[in-house]
Amino acid sequence: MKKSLVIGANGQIGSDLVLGLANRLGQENLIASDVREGNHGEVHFELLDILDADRLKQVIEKHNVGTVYLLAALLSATAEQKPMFAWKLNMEGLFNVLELAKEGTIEKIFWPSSIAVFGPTTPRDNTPQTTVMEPTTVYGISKLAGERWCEYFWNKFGVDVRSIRYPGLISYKAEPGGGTTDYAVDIYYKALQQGKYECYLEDNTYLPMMYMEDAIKATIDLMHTDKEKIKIRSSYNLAGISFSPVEIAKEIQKHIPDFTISYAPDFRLAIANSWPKSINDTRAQEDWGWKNSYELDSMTEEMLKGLKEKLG
Ligand code: NAD
Ligand code: AKB
Repeated sequence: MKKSLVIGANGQIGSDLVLGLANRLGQENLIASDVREGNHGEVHFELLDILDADRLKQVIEKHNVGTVYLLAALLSATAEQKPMFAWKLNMEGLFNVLELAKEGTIEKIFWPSSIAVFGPTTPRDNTPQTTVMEPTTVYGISKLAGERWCEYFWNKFGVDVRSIRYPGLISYKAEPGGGTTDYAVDIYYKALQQGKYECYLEDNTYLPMMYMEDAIKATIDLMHTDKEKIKIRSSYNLAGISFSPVEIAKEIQKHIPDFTISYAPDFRLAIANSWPKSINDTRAQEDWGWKNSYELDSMTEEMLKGLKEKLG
């Protein structure tokens, strides 16, 4: 059996995806890698910079890797601070992996896109799979370009690349890495640690979000769906829960009644306001049977329970 390689394994998604894939495939069939040293228990770890194409090929050949999950990227808020580097990392990293699939060194790729591919001219409610896409962030532009390249490599060279437009992901194992939706993770930490939270968005800023367990299930399901069923080779819309800061705060108050939230919007508000409020994921439901499990209440229970254990 060929192995799977997770690139960017130490990040918010990678930390959970490595565990999910180890359960599904067996830890001996998985390699975790990152540009930073990491510890993934019994799963073998390799130090790997995705921008180093030679080293990437070496790791893939050394471990007989057939499938790559490429998670290394700069997210929306960080990318606005380092636009040229974000473009380089997000695009060249993808090309390095696509080229290896084109030459037959690997067989299958997962590459995540984002709701950031949409922009202010996109319909914001129940955003369709196919619609106007004029992103105004560096991150969104890189993700939209990446989607186009994925579809191109599938059409031209038959590269089996699969993708999801993740909403903002909420989890407690690893902290988020510099996105606009990170508030919906930070708020749980601050609720437990300080009993209060200052939010960089406005009270009624709605964004599409999802609990990590749902996102990992979607990713693994998509990657194990028969090839013929994957009809979209750019990236699938995926919906979970849509809520605003005031709504998540009210949910937390059910568990921590004295919790308070205040607002001090910064540059991330403009990013959030350029993104959808809710997503239509009919195509993912039809093509590969996607359905989310977590709602705001069940996610809040899991987040508070998981974080209490983590923070001691
Ligand atoms: P993250 O920032 O938490 O993790 C990224 C990881 O990549 C980090 O561990 C980092 O050390 C590593 N990395 C950075 N540069 C690297 C390099 N040159 N070579 C190898 N590794 C490198 O990000 P995440 O939240 O886990 O996101 C993973 C992917 O999912 C990204 O493509 C992101 O755009 C996408 N995504 C994430 C979300 C979300 O809410 N987390 C939503 C939509 C899309
Ligand atoms: C971000 O906020 O940048 C990410 C994303 C939605 O892509 N969480």
